[in-house]
Amino acid sequence: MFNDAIVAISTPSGEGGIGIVRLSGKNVIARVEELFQSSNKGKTLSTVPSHTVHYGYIYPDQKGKGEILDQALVTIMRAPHTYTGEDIVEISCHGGTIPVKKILEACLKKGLRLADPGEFTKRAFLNGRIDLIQAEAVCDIIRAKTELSLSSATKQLKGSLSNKVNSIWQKIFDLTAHLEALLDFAQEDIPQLNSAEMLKNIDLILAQIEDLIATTFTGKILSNGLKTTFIGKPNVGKSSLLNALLEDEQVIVSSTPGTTRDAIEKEINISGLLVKITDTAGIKSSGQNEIEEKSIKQSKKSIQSADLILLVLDSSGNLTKEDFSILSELSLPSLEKKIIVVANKCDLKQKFTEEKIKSLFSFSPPIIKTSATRLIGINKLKELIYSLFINENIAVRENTCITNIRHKNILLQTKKFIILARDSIIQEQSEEFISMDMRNALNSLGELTGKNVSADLLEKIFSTFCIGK
Ligand SMILES: Nc1nc2c(ncn2[C@@H]2O[C@H](COP(=O)(O)OP(=O)(O)OP(=O)(O)O)[C@@H](O)[C@H]2O)c(=O)[nH]1
Ligand SMILES: [Mg+2]
Repeated sequence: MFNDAIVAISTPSGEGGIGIVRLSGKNVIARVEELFQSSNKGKTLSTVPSHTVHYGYIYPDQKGKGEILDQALVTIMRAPHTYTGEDIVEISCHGGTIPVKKILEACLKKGLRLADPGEFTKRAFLNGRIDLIQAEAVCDIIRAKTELSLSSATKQLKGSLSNKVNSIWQKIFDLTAHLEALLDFAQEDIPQLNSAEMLKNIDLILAQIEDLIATTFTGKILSNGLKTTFIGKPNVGKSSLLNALLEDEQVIVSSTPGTTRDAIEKEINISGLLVKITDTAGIKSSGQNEIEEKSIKQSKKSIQSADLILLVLDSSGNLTKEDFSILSELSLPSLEKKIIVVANKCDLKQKFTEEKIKSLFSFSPPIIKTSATRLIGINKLKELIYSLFINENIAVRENTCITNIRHKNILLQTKKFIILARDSIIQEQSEEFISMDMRNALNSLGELTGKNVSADLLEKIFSTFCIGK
C-alpha cells in the first residue's frame, strides 16, 4: 500500500517567496498533467525527460478549463533516482496560504491522498534509498538549532554513523554465520572456532559498541545544547558575567547582594555550539527569609542538572565560608561535572592567587580570570567552553555521535546480548547458546539502521516528522 499517490504542502504555512506542493507515487505525473497547462502548448509532462522543470499554469480541475489557480514551475523527477525512489512532481507556485492550499485541493480531487507526517522520507527508507539512521537525520537537519547540530545531522545523512554501525553488524553477522554453520553442518569440514579467537572478536565488537555509546553525552550536547550554570556566593558578578557573554544587558545587576532570585536561562551560540546558561541566585549558608531559602535551594538544584558549572569567585575579596560551602557542594564525588573556575573582578586589587584556587580542589579545573564590567577574559571563557566540549572531542571530529535516544537504547541492548555471548564462551557453553545470543545481538542492532524493524516502530519514528517531508 505504500506506493499509492500522495501529496502535501512541503513549505511552511504563511507568506513566502515560493510555496511547494509535492507529489510522490503511482501516476503522479499523469495526474499533474491533467491540471497543468505548459506555456509551451505542445509540451506534455508525460514525455518530458526526468529532472526537468516546466513553466505554465495550474487549473482547478482540468487544464484550460475555469480560472487559473496560479502560475507555477513544475519539476518532474522519475523513479528510481528520486528522494522517495518513486515518481515525484514538485509544483512551485507563489508562496502564500491560498495558492498552495488550492493546488493541494486540486491534487486531492484527482484522487491523491494527503501524505502522513514524514511519509516522503518513510518511502525513501522503505524503497531502500536511505536507512533508518539517515531518515532520522533528515528530521534532525530540519530541527537543527546550531551549525554544529546541523553538521552532525548532515554527516549522519551522508552515512557516517550508518557505516560504523554496519561494520559492527557485519562483524557480528560473520561470527554468527560461522557458529551456525558449525551447528547446521556438523558433518562437514568447517574449521572450528577456538574460544580465544572468538573472545578476541567479541571484545573488538564490544569495544566498538562501547565507543559509540560513549559519544552519547557529546551527541546530546550537539543536539540539545550544553546546559551550563553560574554558581557562586551573592555579588560575585554572576549576572554581570552572563550579560557580558550575551553582549547585552539582559539580566538585572546591582551592588546589593541577593539581586538575582529566580534562576534565569539564556542561550548563546559559541561557534555553532548552543550553550544554555542559567544565572542563579547567590548561594549563602542560610537565607534571611523564605524567598532567599527557596532561591538557594533552586541554585543548588541547578548544579545537579548542569553539564558544565561556572563557579564564580570574587578575586577582589577574601574567600569566605560561603565560598567554601559552595566548594564542598561541588566536590561531591557523585558530581562528575566539568567545572570552570571564573575568578571575576580581575580589574580590582587581587586578594588571592591562582595557586590559592588550585589548592582548593582535589582535581585541577581550568581557572580563568575575568572582569565582567571591563569585558576582560570573556572571549577566553567562550573559547575554553568550546574547547572543553568540542575541540578535544574525536567523536565530534568524526561526526559519529549518538544524538538519538533510540540509537543509544538499541546499542545498550545489543551490548547486553554480546556480553551474554561472551559469558557463554568463557563458561564453555555449547555453540548453540553462543549463537543464540549473537543472533539476538544481530537482530537488536538491525533495528538501528532498519534492517529489521516493526511497522509500529516505523509509525512512531515518522510520526514525529513534519508533513511534506
Ligand atoms: N569592578 C568590578 N565589578 C564587578 C564585576 N562584575 C560585577 N561587578 C559588580 O558587582 C556587583 C554585583 O554584580 P552582579 O552581577 O549583580 O552579581 P551576582 O553574582 O549576580 O549577585 P547576586 O545576584 O546577588 O547573587 C555589581 O555592582 C557589578 O557591577 C567586575 O568584573 N569588576
Ligand atoms: Mg545575580
